Amino acid sequence: MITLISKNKMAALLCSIAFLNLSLFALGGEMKNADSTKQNRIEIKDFAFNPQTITVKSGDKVTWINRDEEPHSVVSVGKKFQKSSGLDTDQEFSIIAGAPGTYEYFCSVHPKMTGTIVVVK
Ligand SMILES: [Cu+2]
Repeated sequence: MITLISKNKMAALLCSIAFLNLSLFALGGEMKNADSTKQNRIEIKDFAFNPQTITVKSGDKVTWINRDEEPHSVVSVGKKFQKSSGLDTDQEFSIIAGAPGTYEYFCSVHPKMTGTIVVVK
């Protein structure tokens, strides 16, 4: 009987340790996700916007950085947001996402380079 109780106690203890570990893992994952969405960075590399489509929240900052040796720019289709100047290598450009909606943009130097920002509430 005594052995049975202590076995049960041990099982309960192991269970709570396992649960605690799971909770910690879940918490770590959430924190990591929050950090990466806060960044909202678009890399310009090899004549492309990466990611090509990004989803951000209204009011979020969106930053482009040019990782090419060529100059690139960010110009909104329909002038929905402020356009960048020509961005040199490692130069950044930021906007604050406005009203929810889908915003297309392109590079005025290479109009075939296009990207999309989806702004949600
Ligand atoms: Cu370009």
